[in-house]
Formats: sequence, C-alpha cells, structure tokens
Amino acid sequence: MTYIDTFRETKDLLTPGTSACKGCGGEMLLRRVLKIAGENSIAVVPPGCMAGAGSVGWDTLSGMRIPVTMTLLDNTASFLTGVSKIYERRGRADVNIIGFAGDGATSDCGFQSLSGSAERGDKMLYICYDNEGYMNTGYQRSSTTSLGSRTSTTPVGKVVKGKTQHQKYIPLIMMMHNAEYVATASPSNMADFTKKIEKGLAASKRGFAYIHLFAPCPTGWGYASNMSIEIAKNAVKSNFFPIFEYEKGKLTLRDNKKPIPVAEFIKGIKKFKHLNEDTIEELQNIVDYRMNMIRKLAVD
Ligand SMILES: Cc1ncc(C[n+]2csc(CCOP(=O)(O)OP(=O)(O)O)c2C)c(N)n1
Ligand code: SF4
Ligand SMILES: [Mg+2]
Repeated sequence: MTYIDTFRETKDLLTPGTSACKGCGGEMLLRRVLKIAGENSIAVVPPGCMAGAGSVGWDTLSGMRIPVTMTLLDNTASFLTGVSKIYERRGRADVNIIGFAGDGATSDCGFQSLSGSAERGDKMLYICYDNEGYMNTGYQRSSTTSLGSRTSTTPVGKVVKGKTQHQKYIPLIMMMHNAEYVATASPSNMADFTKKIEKGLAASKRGFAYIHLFAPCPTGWGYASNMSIEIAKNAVKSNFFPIFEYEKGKLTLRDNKKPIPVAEFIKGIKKFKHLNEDTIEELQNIVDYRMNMIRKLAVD
C-alpha cells in the first residue's frame, strides 16, 4: 500500500474538529501518525497544543478514537514505560504504545524521563513534534527554539534581539542512547514520513524508538497558514532540518548537497524578521556544522 492509499483508506482516528489553528503542522502530523498506527494503539499526549487542541478530551470526551490520556509535562516517557510493561505482561505485544509530545515536554521538562526510558530500552514509539517553543501557553522559548527567534520570553527590543542561544539537537542525543530506532521526518515528504512511522512502530516492539518531527506553527512563528508545507520543504532544502534515520547501529542521511541558503528558509517567517546579517550568518554556520557532523556519522 502506498502512503496515499494509507491516508485514503484508513479511518481518521482524530476528531475532524480539533481546536488546533488553521495550518498547524503538529495537528497534520498527529492525524497521519494515527492513520498509520491504526486502532490497535494507545496514545499518551502531555500538556501542549496537541492535548489542548482536543485530542485528549473535552469534559469526559476524547478527540481520538483510540485510548488516550494526558500525562504531566515532565513524565510522558516514564508513563509510557508503565503502559508498555503492563501490556507486555498481559501478552499484548501487538498493541502500539505511542507518545506524541511537544519539544518543551521532550527536550526540557520531560527530558529526564525520556532519557531513562531510552536508556532502559523500554518498548514504545516516542514522537516529538517540534514547533520550537511552548506554543500552548503563548510561545515561550524552549531549548529547541533556534537562535534569534522572537518568542514571548526572548522578545526583540533595544537590548535583547530574540533567543541568544543555539537550539539543543535532540535527535543525535537520542541516538547516543543506543535507541532501537531514531529518525527525523518532515510533513514535506509524506512517503518518507510514513515509512519512518511504520519502522518506528515495528522497532517499538523490540525496544525504544524515537522520531523527531518538524512541526511548523503559523501562529507562533508568524506566517500565513497555507505556507506550512512550503516552510517545511525549505527547512529540509536548507539543511536547517536534516533528514536521517538510525537503525541497527547505522545512520543513513538523505543528503542534500546543494542546499538553499538558510536566509531563504527564514524569509517570510516573522519570528526571524528582525535578524541582521551577522545572526543569519551564525545561523547558517550552525546549520552547516550540524550537517557536517551528521555526514561524518553517516554510512556511505
Ligand atoms: C511542569 C509544568 N509546567 C508548565 C506547564 C504549563 N504548560 C502546559 S502546556 C505547556 C507548553 C508545552 O510546550 P510543548 O511541549 O513544546 O508543546 P506545544 O504547546 O508547543 O505543542 C506548558 C508550559 C505544565 N503543564 N506543567
Ligand atoms: S499555536 Fe502553533 S502548534 Fe499550537 S495549535 Fe496553533 S499552529 Fe498548532
Ligand atoms: Mg512546542
């Protein structure tokens, strides 16, 4: 079945009327993850836009047609460990145990719990949708927010001009946990995305699987809601968001040897509008540095 068949023929397990913003990258990704995973799945979503958008529940109702619960912001992975162990004990290894967590819940608040589950090799698929900030509470910076971004806690004024630190690069950190499977994916390439979710689900039956998704956010980043896919495409084309996977000790990179400049990617995104040439150059340097590091780790 091609990915188009998967999306056409499988049941939509996320309510059609979520309260996510128009053009939300995270919502688009969550809907497709559920279509690929199917009904024999259990989801855990920590506080954030995807829980807040109604996927977890209004009153006693849930926006998903599979069992779902909301954890704390800081314990998604350890919660999944518990769910995974009980299902294993009951001989239900067929059930997909999936976490769908934001970058804040993953890279900051929940990192200790994530690292523990990964190091133990607990059986789950942990997905981080990275929209580079704490969007659900008004776009505060997180450790994956990129350099120079305007956020509500890194405003642009006379003294401060957006975030002054580089982003923490979680995919490689997760790879160094000797995870069963690690991958990055973008909504701009659904065939690749589908294959990786399928592989991640299969790997989650053997151990810890981690997938990091590029999740553009029109509201927090400041761009037109119909531009999310275009922005995701340019993030990949500029190497701002490298696409790779790591399995059985091997890293495979979808190399992009003729990248567009990072300046091209950030054009039209308001959170970067104030950047001067020096900061754009610094952003370009970190993107080049990271890509070269991944190239060195990749198999030919
Ligand atoms: C320990 C803790 N601190 C703060 C909050 C408030 N809070 C709820 S959602 C959220 C944002 C989470 O950001 P992220 O995980 O990146 O998801 P996003 O909102 O971007 O989708 C915050 C700070 C909380 N629930 N728990
Ligand atoms: S604020 Fe951003 S991440 Fe949150 S629902 Fe809106 S578009 Fe999606
Ligand atoms: Mg976020």
